[in-house]
Amino acid sequence: MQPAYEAILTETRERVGLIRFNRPKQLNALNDTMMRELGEALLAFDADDSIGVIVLTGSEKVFAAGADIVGMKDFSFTDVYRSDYFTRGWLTLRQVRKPVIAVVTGYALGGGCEVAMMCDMIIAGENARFGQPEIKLGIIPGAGGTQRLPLAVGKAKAMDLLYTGRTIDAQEADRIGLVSRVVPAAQALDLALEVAAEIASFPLPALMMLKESVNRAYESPLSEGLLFERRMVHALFATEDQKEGMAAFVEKRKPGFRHR
Ligand code: DAK
Repeated sequence: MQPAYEAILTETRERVGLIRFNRPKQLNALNDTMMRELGEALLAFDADDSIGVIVLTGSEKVFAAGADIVGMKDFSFTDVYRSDYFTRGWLTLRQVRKPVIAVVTGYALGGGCEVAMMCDMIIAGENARFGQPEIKLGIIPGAGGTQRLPLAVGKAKAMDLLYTGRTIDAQEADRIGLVSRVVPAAQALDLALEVAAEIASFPLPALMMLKESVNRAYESPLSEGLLFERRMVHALFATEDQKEGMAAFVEKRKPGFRHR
């Protein structure tokens, strides 16, 4: 039985935890409640031993149209600075140690695009639309858009998107490396759940070390990242699943991973 939330829905499919944004009338605009609940649901799945991978999505029409403009339009500098507006829920996404896959169908704009980029990979429907339109509202991205977008697509494309606030379609997002796969919108969630189930069948400690190692590439010099990766692969030789995975290969049989 999943906890009842106001702005999101959660369910489990075997070893996959599914979270859906659920403010359809506001095109899933992100507000404090939604981000707090997203944080709670992520931490609950992260702590749940029966879950290996988390999938985050919206509806087929919209992933999230950005932060709730109605809710923030009258805030002053002091309001947002003193409350550290909106930050706590977002930081939770970075704390999650299990793989997180975003499924974007429809709009992922502003904070919606930033949430998708904070996930480990993005599977897009053909109707997906990405953009960082904050400049049109007189602000700039506030949840990593100026940092993660250039890392994902390179400076030239990122500056174009950030300066103009233009929206790109799924094909362009695929071409510039923002998303990993594009499929018809009606198939995107099912495909993501299949991919998630496959990933979740692999040893969880190795998946977690993989995620930590890749994230190092973004937060440290290459030499540090390489050292970290090497220590992680050394550490995996202490796991039962490494013994099982390699033994199964040699014995030409399917491995029976136990996630330890
Ligand atoms: N906020 C509030 N309501 C929104 C909304 C939003 N972002 N986006 C859409 N809605 C509402 C509309 O007001 C409308 O409400 P009603 O008029 O029906 O009451 C309803 O959703 C349907 O929207 P439309 O009538 O506009 O629908 P269309 O299909 O014509 O257009 C659209 C869809 C997505 C192209 C359009 O709604 C749109 O341009 N929306 C705004 C997109 C946007 O500018 N997003 C960026 C917001 S700024 C931070 C972290 C993050 C952020 C800030 C700080 N910290 C950690 C500090 C993020 C900032 C942003 O995301």
